[in-house]
Order: sequence, then structure tokens, then C-alpha cells
Amino acid sequence: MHSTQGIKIECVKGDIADQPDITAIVNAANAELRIGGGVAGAIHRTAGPGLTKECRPMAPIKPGEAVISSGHDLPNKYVIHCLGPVYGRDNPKDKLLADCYRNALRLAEKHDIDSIAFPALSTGAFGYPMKEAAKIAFATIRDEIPKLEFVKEIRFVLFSDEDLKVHQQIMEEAFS
Ligand code: AR6
Repeated sequence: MHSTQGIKIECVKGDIADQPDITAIVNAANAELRIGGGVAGAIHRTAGPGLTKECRPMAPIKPGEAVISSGHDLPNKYVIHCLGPVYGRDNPKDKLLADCYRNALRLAEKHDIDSIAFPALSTGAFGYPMKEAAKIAFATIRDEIPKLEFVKEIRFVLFSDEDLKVHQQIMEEAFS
């Protein structure tokens, strides 16, 4: 856990679709905003068909973009859907990944959201190396923090002990 300028940043191991104390969870979406594998599968399964229906008119989205919907049957008020870059295809990959985190935080601010949980965007099916992606994620968050008025808690939800370890280490480096 790290605390900076009144904002709590933490990394936990768990399921992004099971964060009941968080106002907005972030989806590692596909361009069509449909159910998929990984994070998108877990979120859409828990949210139910209403989520797909609400998202349809907002699709397709481009790499780096973020859009917001309600949480439907999830315990969260909102879902912020981000399309991460496909590693080796969507370029500049580092800027597009940073755009996801920046745009998600800006949408959260626009909706007076106090707490947000991110998965490790692009690091599954889209193939972004975990460590490289984590460095971009925390550097972007660090740069956005001075602009945050409503967001008071940022959580990273990682799927494995190894991913958790990498994120904790890079978080410490970014904020030291
Ligand atoms: N909670 C937290 N993290 C998870 C979960 C979960 N329930 N499930 C997987 N992860 P991915 P991407 C981790 O593939 O790379 C989808 O099919 C996973 O281990 O969900 O942005 C969409 O439809 C990995 O580290 O997202 C898109 O087409 C990270 O979350 C595409 O995959 C992201 O994995 C998006 O690919």
C-alpha cells in the first residue's frame, strides 16, 4: 500500500469482478465491448446481459480509448471499459497503454468516482510483457495524481502471486 497526496494506491491478488468495496472497476475490453476471455469474460459474466446491451451503441472503441457504463449485476456502480494495445500490432504501444490509464482516471473524475480498480491491461490475450506494462501503468498514475480531485483510492487487482510481486515492486519504485 502506498499513500500519496491523500490518495491510496494498492495492489492485491484477486478477481476484478469481485471488488465489492470499489465504485468503478476497469475492464480490459475488446473493441466491440462484448464478452470475451480473461477480464472481459469475468466482468460480463458477473454483470449479466444488460452490460453488453448498454455497451453496444458505444462500440467500436479504439486502442487507448475508455468508455463508461453502469455496473448492472456487479457490486460496482460503474465499469470503465478500456481497449489496450495488442503488443506488436498497435503502436506506439507505450503511449496507447498510458492513454488507457489516463483516460480511465479522467472518466472517473468526470463521474465523481472515489475508488477505481484496474486489472493489468493488455498483459493477457494482448501479450504486453507484465513488467513493461506495470512501469507504464504506475508512471501514468503518478503523473495524473496531482490532477485528481474525486478519486481517493486506486487498486490494482492481479491474478497471480508473481504478477502481484512485480506490481508491488514497480509501485514502490514509481513512488519512491
Ligand atoms: N481478474 C483480474 N485479472 C484477471 C482476471 C480476473 N478475473 N482474468 C484475467 N486476468 P486479458 P488483455 C489477468 O486477457 O490482455 C479478452 O478476451 C490476466 O492474467 O483479460 O487486455 C478481451 O475480449 C492478465 O494479466 O486482457 C479482449 O479481446 C490481465 O488480467 C482481450 O482479451 C489482462 O488479461 C484483451 O486482452
